[in-house]
Amino acid sequence: MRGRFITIEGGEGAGKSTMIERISDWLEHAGYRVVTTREPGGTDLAEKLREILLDRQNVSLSSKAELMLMFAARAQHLAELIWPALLRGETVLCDRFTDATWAYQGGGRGLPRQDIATLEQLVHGDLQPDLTLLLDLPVELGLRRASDRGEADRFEQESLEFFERVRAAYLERAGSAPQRFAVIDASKNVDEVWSQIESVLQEQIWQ
Ligand code: Z5A
Repeated sequence: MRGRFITIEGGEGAGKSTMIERISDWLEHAGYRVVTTREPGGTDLAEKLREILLDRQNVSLSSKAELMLMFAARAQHLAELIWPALLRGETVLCDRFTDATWAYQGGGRGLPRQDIATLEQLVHGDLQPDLTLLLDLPVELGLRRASDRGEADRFEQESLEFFERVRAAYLERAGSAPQRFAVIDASKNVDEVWSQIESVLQEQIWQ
């Protein structure tokens, strides 16, 4: 039986990196073997694509090229890391996956749904996460948190409207697959956010 595939999603500064370590520790403590990874990235080659995607110098990168680079990185990530780990029975905990493409390239950039659906089918067929934790918070709060870090990357330079569309697209995804998504109120403090996530893990992981 393949291992569990858990993804964590959300807009800028939602707290994914902060929570992923706690989730991993919690799962390991519960006896799961966990592989933690991220998108775009997760393998040497996919990390190189990540550099291109996030480099703020790449102002000429077209939305379609961005979409395909996201899926190219994902195809490599699946082949080299995600599938092998799942087939070894390990739990894969991934910081962003294809829901981010629906939110950023679909919602944010306005690319056609059919194009995303076609690439999704090509790259991962019927594989979907078993559980997706969506860390949701008002865009302005997330951007305020994220701005405390270093220089903005190519995405972080986008407008408030862009991130509002990203948030709306995430919530629409969650609404369309409530059995897979758990929407977490990420505007709360770190301990309160963790407590919501821990309840979800307790309820869902063991079913
Ligand atoms: N992207 C895409 O367009 N399409 C795709 O298919 C994929 C990705 C897969 C890279 O993602 C970019 O790629 C991303 C979308 C795009 N856009 N951008 N930018 P990333 O995940 O690597 O980078 P990110 O979204 O910028 O993550 P982030 O801003 O680092 O957010 P985070 O990991 O969710 O937040 P954090 O680092 O844990 O927390 C941010 C700050 O807030 C930090 O100082 C924390 O200490 C603080 N924090 C965290 N939680 C709290 C709470 N609860 N209260 C108060 N302060 C908090």
